[in-house]
Amino acid sequence: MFKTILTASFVLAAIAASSSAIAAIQTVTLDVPGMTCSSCPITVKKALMKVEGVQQVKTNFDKKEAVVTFDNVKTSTAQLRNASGNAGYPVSVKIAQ
Ligand SMILES: [Cu+2]
Repeated sequence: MFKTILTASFVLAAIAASSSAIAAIQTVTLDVPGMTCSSCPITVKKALMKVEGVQQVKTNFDKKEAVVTFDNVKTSTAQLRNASGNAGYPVSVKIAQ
């Protein structure tokens, strides 16, 4: 009985440890002050979607921001900043989750 509890808690701990290593999906909100017309968000989105590991980009022209969901094993906020910056839209990280 005691051994079973020990085993169960060990398994739970192992699952918790491994999921934190695998759970690499991250969402970041980027400030894109350079978006000045309604076609800018399209350019920004295209540039960000090209980055390997990016899963979703939601641009908001009114807020001048882009919310990017990405695999943080394959890419990083630094690479996202580079991609947008190279497309002519320098960004800063607003909220990292
Ligand atoms: Cu524009």
